[in-house]
Amino acid sequence: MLNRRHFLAAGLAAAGGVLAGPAWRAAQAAKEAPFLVLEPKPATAPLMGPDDAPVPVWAFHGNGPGTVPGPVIRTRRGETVRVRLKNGLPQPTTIHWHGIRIDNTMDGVAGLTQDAVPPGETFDYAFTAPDAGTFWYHPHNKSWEQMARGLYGMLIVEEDSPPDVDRDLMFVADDWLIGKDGKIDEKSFGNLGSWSHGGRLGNWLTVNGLTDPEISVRAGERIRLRLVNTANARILAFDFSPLNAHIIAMDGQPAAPSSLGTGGLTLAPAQRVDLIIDIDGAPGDTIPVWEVSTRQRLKAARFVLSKDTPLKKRPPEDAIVLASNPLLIDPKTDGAQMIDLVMEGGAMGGLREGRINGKTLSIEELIEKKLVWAFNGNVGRQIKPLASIARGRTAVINMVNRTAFPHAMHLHGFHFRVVERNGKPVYGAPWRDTELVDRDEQVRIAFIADNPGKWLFHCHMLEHVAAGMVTWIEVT
Ligand SMILES: [Cu+2]
Repeated sequence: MLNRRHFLAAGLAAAGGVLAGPAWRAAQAAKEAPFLVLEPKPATAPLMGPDDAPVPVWAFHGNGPGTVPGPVIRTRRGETVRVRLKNGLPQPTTIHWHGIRIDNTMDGVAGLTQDAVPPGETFDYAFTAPDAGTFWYHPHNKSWEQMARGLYGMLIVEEDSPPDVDRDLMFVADDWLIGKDGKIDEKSFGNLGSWSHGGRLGNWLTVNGLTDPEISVRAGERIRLRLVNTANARILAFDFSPLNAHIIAMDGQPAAPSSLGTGGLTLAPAQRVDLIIDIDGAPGDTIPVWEVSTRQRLKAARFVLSKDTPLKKRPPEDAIVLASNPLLIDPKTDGAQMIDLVMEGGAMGGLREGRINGKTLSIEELIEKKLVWAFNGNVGRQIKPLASIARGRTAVINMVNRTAFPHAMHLHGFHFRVVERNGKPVYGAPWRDTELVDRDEQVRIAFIADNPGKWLFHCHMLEHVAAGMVTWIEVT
């Protein structure tokens, strides 16, 4: 199932300590494609470093032992990916293919597009990815626990002609909450305090499942780095200076190349960015990458330059532009269906009551149910959708954040563009599937509702979605 090119790519990256697990390749023809078996189940992972005991986690097992991140799935546009989920967990689960503009029945949302798969049972996913880019997969049932325990992996859809780089590497960042005993803090699962504030924030940063991993490179190389923030709730930020880094894609969609400069790169939970980085330095150098979202600068990872003779540097003007994914059409907002979404609740949010399927509950009753956030006064996923949109029509969702916290809003099944922020029009915004809406902000997003089905729309801070920040749209 591995062709030579991918095997080599995986080998290179593994030698650099940045690619966990085997790279998989979907077979060429759907008819013959065997299922890749993904089995989430308990495992251990060396999260804390080689001197500490491995941490009990839940991990996706593929052809080999379970790893965090899970096995990398590589495919190409139009190829069929077939995955058999075999549930080895003590609770029901599903897999969601985050960012893939997928057939609705394969979207993996428990209770909306499929039933959660009970322990010991299987579910077969088969889908073709319409877009080349950097995507990921994770459970969509009790995500706040299952992802916090380590269940996620990369899904890479290769370009027909990939950019000319020396290495294609991953940078999967996670924020773990580890107790004094060196194990995942389980007492905090479901803690109302974190559910009503900024979510379950961690105290331990890993990149590719490792602490401050070494990324082996060579002076003069140009690398592609695929970043994803898999944290439950923490907004991460990375400083790559003094290296020359350019953003070439966001959330799996090509973006006009832009220099990172010294400002760092902010990634809300679930967001991805592809960077092109030129490794300027001398053989033997170590160049740290810092996590800078808090006042405490943390070492996230480090590039270690081999002793080999430097490669000839590429000219900086040789900017790398990814070809657009052909199916995206710019949404025209004239005549679009307007959909309002007011976010309320949470700590310091002043929510007094909320509705569940038309029935009004007091805040005391809601707290009892641990439902403390609302969209348009509705807490949690309702029987009725937020909106029903005729297939092919353009929709604009006007998000107003009246809470005291930022929210990373994720729309399933579509990529959208921000067209207005705080009353001012925005032109040429990148395509995204997850957008950060800050406290007191107003953000309008537009998309063409060309994919029929029931699509979830929710905050990707996993405690927030569990505590009410979830709705859905129907495309008919
Ligand atoms: Cu949120």
